Amino acid sequence: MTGILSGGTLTREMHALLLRPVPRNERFGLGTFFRIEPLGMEYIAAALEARGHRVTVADLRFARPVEHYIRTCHPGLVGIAAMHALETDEVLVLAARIRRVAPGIPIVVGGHTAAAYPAPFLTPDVDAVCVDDGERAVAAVAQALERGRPLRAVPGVALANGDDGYWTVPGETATLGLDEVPLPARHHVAPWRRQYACLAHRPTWLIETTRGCPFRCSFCSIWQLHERHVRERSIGAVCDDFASVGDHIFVADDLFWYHGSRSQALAHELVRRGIRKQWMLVQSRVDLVARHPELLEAWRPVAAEIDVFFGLEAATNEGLQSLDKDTTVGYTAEAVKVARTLAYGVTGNFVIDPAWHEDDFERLWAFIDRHALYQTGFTILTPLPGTEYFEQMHPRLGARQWAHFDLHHLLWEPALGPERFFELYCETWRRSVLNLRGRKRFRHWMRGVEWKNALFLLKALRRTQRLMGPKHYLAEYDLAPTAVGAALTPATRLQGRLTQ
Ligand code: B12
Ligand code: SF4
Repeated sequence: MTGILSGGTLTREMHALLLRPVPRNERFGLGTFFRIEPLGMEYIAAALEARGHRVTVADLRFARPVEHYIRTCHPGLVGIAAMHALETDEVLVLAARIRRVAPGIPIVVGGHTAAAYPAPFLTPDVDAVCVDDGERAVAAVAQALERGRPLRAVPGVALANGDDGYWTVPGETATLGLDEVPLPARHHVAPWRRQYACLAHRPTWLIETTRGCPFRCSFCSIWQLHERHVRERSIGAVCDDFASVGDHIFVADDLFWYHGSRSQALAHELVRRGIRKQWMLVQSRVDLVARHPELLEAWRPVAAEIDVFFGLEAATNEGLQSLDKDTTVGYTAEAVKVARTLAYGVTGNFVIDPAWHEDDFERLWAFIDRHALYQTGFTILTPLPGTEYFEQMHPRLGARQWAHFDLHHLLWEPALGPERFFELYCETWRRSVLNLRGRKRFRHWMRGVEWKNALFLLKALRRTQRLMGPKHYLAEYDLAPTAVGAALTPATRLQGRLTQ
């Protein structure tokens, strides 16, 4: 192996190159109509720059090929972001490509999925995986490299143990105070700003006001990584961030409006400072919204349009219980009412279990009609790496590719068989407003859209039409003949957590 672990060449003047890889799979789900900035790396860039390092961020979805940056930046460290499990293979391919052209440069991988489940990333092309917040972990890696110290002395990183597993260097994780890096270094992504969008909301800016979630939904990898803790940015820092960005904002927080008094104080301060946006999208829970309409009232003046994305998940209380959602459909009905009364757009997601029969789909459709939930999406129940559910389901997984962990592929045989399952799944999607042959035609989408965004919207909407065609899913239905998750690459690394 080359690189830091084997004492590869190190430079004293640290220039870090941070890369957002190109996901191969943006054919299904949110990836079809969202293009979002790599906020995590902008925070890491800010942390590194505060320590006197130089940084280049390249969003490879829109930037020049990676070789250009290696050649022009001469980086002393390369960081690759691995946010979604579905991007695992692309991250590994990118690491191998960099190692080939520049064998001496240390390569670290970080981001949500890597921190939640480091095992697949610890190939010979990756020197370490950061399991702590990148602001602290990458700064510590850079410092170790500058001082010529080995990475096994850096807290918050996981290293291959040479025996198909890994070990984590002891140290605190997920305890960094978010205000230690008050504002992200957004100038690094300025060249691609107009590429970042959610449908016609363009350019869109991503803002984080809190990190983590105290709930325990069985399918979710967030709470398990953050150990159910929530950290908050100070009101001053969030207001400064809001003031510094444009008019269309997606809030990254997993649970908006959590900690009511702080949320209310933040809304009041934004209003007091005269900060008002055109559009905001926030994510929250139905029980929280149903219980606290006053929070929605407090936030209402902050933007002309506000959409709330609810984790709706199920149309029955039994369905919610089976996902450990700790809420009820009564709260769903109440939250939808509260949000609509206060002129919030209601969006969200339902989870569809491969174990479902026809009547389960029918129950969902009736629920959607009853509450007019046509702006919702539908995902297939997926055991995400880093969850207990993944460990439990691992022996049943027949998936061969990480790209299929996009919540739109079947990872094991469904009860109805794949043909019927996907027919009904697509029938469900056809009920959504994304269906251009359904309740919201293209001309309705175009109303009020600025001409400069029209083509962009058209292309995004065209991509979403795949969601409604069973043949697209069936073409990619590909399970190993025997249900062994080990068919995934790299084969031997999917054996569960091997932390020592
Ligand atoms: C924004 C977002 C998106 C954006 C994309 C963002 C982007 N830049 O590309 C959009 C809306 C497109 C999206 C889509 C999807 N998403 Co998403 N998304 C998020 C969200 C809400 C916020 C991420 C974020 O920016 N957080 C704020 C920044 C500051 O934190 P961060 O990214 O984690 O960065 C920190 C560390 O991770 C680390 N770090 C980050 N990058 C790097 C790089 C290096 C080198 C290092 C060392 C460290 C490091 O340091 C940073 C600072 O501490 C997260 C939830 C979450 N809280 O993470 C879900 C989340 C990541 N998404 C998720 C899912 C499931 C999806 C979809 C599959 C959903 C769907 N229905 O289709 C799609 C897949 C899209 C696709 N096909 O590619 C899951 C991931 C599950 C998994 N394990 O794979 C999450 C965790 C949500 C959840 N509650 O389950 N998503
Ligand atoms: S409420 Fe949302 S972020 Fe929190 S555990 Fe459940 S799905 Fe995850």
